[in-house]
Amino acid sequence: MKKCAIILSVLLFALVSCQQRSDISVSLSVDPPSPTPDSTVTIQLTASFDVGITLAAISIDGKTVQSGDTLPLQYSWKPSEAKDYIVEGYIENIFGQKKTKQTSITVIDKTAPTIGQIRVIPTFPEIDSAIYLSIVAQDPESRILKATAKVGSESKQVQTIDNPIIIELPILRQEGEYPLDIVISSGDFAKVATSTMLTVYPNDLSPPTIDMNFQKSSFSTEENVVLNIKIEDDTEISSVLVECDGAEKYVKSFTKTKSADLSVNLGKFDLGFHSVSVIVKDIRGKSTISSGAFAVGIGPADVKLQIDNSNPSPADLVELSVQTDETLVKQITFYVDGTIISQGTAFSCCWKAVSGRHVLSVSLETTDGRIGTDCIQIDVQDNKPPKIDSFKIGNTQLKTDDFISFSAGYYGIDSQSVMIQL
Ligand SMILES: [Ca+2]
Ligand SMILES: [Ca+2]
Repeated sequence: MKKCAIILSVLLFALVSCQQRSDISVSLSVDPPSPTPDSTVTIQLTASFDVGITLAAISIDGKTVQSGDTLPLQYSWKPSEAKDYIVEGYIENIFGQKKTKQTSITVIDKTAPTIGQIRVIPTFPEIDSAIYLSIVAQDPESRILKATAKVGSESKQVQTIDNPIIIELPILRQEGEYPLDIVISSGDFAKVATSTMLTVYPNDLSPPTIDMNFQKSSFSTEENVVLNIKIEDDTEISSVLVECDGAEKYVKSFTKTKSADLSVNLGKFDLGFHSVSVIVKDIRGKSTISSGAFAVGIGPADVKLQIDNSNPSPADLVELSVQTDETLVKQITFYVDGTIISQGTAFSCCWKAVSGRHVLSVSLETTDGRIGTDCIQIDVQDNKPPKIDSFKIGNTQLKTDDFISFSAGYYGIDSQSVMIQL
C-alpha cells in the first residue's frame, strides 16, 4: 500500500513537472458569441491543466464578476449595454502558476433608437451661414449613436454620446426649401430614419431700429401719457413691447411688417419722473431696446407765441396765436406791453399795431395748475413823414393853414436860418 502511494506521488510530480515545462493554456468560451443586450451569455473559463487550482476568476471590463477554486468556472451574464467588452479569465494553482486569458465580446444592438425632438438652430436659418440640427434621440441599449443628416446632395455625419446630438449642416447658398433626411443608428442592425423640410431664409443683417418721442415733454396727473414710436427692420418686425417703470404696458405682434408708426397710450401716471423702455424684436430673434423718461406734473405748461407779421406798419393788424401741445388748457391771456388784450380760451387774437417798440406776450394756464409764458418783441415802423408845423424863410413865416406864392428865382437862403419845426 505504501509502495502504491509513493508511485502515485512520483507520477503526479512527473505530471506537474511536465506541465510546468509545457505551460498551461487557459481558454474562455462565450455563448452566444455575438449576444444582444439583455440576453443571457454564458462565459466559461477552462484550462489545459485544472489540478491544484487555488483561484479562478472571470472579470468583465476589469471588474471581477465570478471567482472560485475549481475549473471550469462559469458565469451567466446579462449585458445591458450594446458595446465591446473585454472579458478576462485568470487562474492560479498550487504550483505558483498564474495565467490570464483575454477576449473581446461585442454586444450588438438590434433595436433601433427612437427620435424625439428635432430642432433647427437658429430657428430661421439664413443663406451662407452656419445651420445646426439638434436631435434628441434615445436608445436604452447604446450610448454611442451615429447621426447622418442629408440636405440636398450633401450629408454630414457625427458619432457621439451627447444628447441632444448636434450636427452642423452644410452651408446653403440659396434661400428656399430643402428636403432634410436624418438617420440615427446605434449599430448596423439598429437604424431609424426621418425626413422633414428645411427652410432657408435671406440674410437679416441688423436688429430693428427705434425712434421714439413723447407727445410732449411734461404731462399732468390727469393726462394720458402718449408715446410715439417709429420702428423699422431690414426683414420683418416680430413684436414690440413697452415697459413703464419696469412693468409691461403695451405689447403688439406683427406679421409681414418692415416698419410701423405707433402712438401708444400708456395711461395716467403719478407725479414725478417715470422710465419707459421699448423692446422691438425682428422675426429672426434680433432685438433692440430703447429707453427714455418722462415727467408728470412737473415743469411749466407748453406754450409758444407766434405772430403772422413781424414787421408791421402802424395800424396793421397783427395776429397773435398760440402753439401748444397741452390738452388741459384752462386759460390763455395775450398781452401787449403788459396790458391784457385778450383773455379766455381763444388760441389767437389781433392787435392793431402802433409805432414804436412793443413786447407781445402770452400766458397759458392748465387745469392742473401749470403756467407757461412766451413773448416776442417787435418794432413798428413810423412810415408817415414828419408833420411840419411852421416853415420860415427870411422874415416870412409859413403855416400849414395859409400859403404865400414866391416868384421863380434865387432867394439867398442862409442854411443856418432854415428852421423846420416838427
Ligand atoms: Ca437599441
Ligand atoms: Ca433685422
